Amino acid sequence: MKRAVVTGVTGQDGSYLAELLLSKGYKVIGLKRRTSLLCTDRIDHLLEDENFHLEYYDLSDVGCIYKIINIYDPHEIYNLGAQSHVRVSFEIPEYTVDNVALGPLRVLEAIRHTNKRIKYYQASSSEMFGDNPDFPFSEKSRLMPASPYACAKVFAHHLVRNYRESYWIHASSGILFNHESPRRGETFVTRKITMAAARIKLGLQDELRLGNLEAKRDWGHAKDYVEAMWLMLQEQNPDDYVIATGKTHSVRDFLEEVFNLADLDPYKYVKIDERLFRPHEVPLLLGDSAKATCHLKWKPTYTFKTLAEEMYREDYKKIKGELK
Ligand code: NAP
Ligand code: F7E
Repeated sequence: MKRAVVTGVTGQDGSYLAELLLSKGYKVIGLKRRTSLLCTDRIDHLLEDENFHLEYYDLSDVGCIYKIINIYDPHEIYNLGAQSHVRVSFEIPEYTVDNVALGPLRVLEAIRHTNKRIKYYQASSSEMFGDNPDFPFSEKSRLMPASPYACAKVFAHHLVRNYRESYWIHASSGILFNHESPRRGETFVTRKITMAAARIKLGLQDELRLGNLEAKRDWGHAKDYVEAMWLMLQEQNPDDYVIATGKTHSVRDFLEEVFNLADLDPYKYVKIDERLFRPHEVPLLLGDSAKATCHLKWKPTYTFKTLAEEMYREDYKKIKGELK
């Protein structure tokens, strides 16, 4: 039976990836950091599965990474754990850089010194392209990071290639563009909008504060994107792959799409709040995932519209259910 370790298993991607790996017959060792509240909502449905094991860890604790490798002898490690909020990274840069940049270094060092046959997946990000004006972005595009989060992801991205070439470790980076779902964290803009629309529709909220509505993103669905992570580690050779839909939309487009589904006029409720702007914005992200389509045979199944619709409908159903 194949064994896979997933750091950040309580997060959006961690939960979908754990589900995917269990469905493929893996034993999954999900790593969770200690929090004062449990915060296992996204994986509660997996806890009874005999092939799912939950362990505590922290990306700043080198010893626990060695311990997990020694106990479970994994075939694959998916490193998804991170302080993943771009704006927050301007507020807590040192903490962000420690887990986003040095976390991967610690895991790769543990692989190097224990078992170099373990395959490694690194959660790289389209934020690494920053304010590069030459879109669409491919694996060859110039990295121009525009936040502490993105600078740290660039470090980890280069490190993965370095460990691949220096030590022959099967380490791959997925340069994933924004991906969302009903499990998206509530402070990311898409989920903030779908939750607000549902709450306004149900009479629970009368205002939505947002920052820059003109920023454009290439938004896909997390379920599609975790499939790409797995495909990368099944390849004979490790490599870097852009994972994106190839379509870009503004925050304003997403807002209008969702409020239209709710039959509401967004501009009756939206207030622009300067505090939600970033010191340095990434104006436009658009990915070219031709390499992933060719090598991995990967393609997204969700569109901008079906993603927005699923997120809004799920939030509406959940919030209405809680009201009852
Ligand atoms: P997420 O929902 O924010 O989940 C992040 C996970 O990391 C959570 O399990 C979180 O634990 C854990 N974590 C946070 N700080 C940690 C620390 N200091 N040490 C160990 N674990 C920590 O993020 P996601 O959307 O699933 O993204 C997964 C990965 O892909 C991240 O590395 C992110 O940077 C990267 N990425 C995401 C996107 C995207 O659009 N979603 C795109 C490109 C790359 P708690 O549950 O306790 O908070
Ligand atoms: O912002 C604008 C904001 O926080 C998207 C992470 O998963 O994807 C994510 O990073 C855009 C930005 O995602 C609000 O200025 C306007 O231009 O949803 P977001 P992000 O920063 O693109 C990348 C690929 C990752 O790797 C990250 O881990 O929306 N925006 N008003 C707002 N953003 C937020 N959060 N809140 C607002 O009120």
